[in-house]
Amino acid sequence: MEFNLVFEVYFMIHLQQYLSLEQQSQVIQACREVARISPLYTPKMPSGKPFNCQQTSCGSYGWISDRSGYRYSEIHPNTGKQFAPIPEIIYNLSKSLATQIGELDYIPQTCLINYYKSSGRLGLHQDNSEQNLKPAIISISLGDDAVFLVGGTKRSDATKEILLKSGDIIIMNSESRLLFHGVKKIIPGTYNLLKSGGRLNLTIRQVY
Ligand code: MD3
Ligand code: FE
Repeated sequence: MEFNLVFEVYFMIHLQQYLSLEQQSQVIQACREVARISPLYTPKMPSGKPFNCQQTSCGSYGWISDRSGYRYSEIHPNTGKQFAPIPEIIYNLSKSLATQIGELDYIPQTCLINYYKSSGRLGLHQDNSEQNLKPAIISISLGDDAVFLVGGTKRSDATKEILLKSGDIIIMNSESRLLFHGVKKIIPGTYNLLKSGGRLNLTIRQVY
């Protein structure tokens, strides 16, 4: 008798310095254009406490947080209008990355843009506001370095620190999709493509 035992172990995918400087500045420019239509704002947690970063979104939906909780909305909370469309460069990059991990039918429905000043951070959390938790979340880091934390599927699980640099891509799929994670700190002055300093993080998501 003969059989094959196949173990598949899934980790988060971290592509270091995947984007060229040229691509990084094109993505930053695209974010500036999004922010003209859908401005950055400081969201509030359901408790009323403000976030330590600013956010906006583009695409058919935007992730929002307020007294009513975390959810996706078709309307920007400050403008009362639809979010700006996902810029072509961000759409194409995410489709190309999704294809490379075998998600041929990936639909980039929204891109959440987080902007961190040097004092910015993001507490440990799970991304589970999406109705469909199967499609990957694709993240693009730009600007100053950040110390990123990734843990397990329980908040109390041990975390590991990962340095995220400008042009790095993180892909959370399969098993890693629901891991707790957060941004511990920004390392100011490590990068200067963002004239005002700080760090931008984009997360491209398929919500439904
Ligand atoms: C790990 N953003 O917007 S991106 C978020 O750097 C968020 O701004 C962080 O967490 C940031 O929700 C981290 C990398 C990332 C994105 C999604 C994940 C890591 C993830 C989903 C599951 C586990
Ligand atoms: Fe997250």
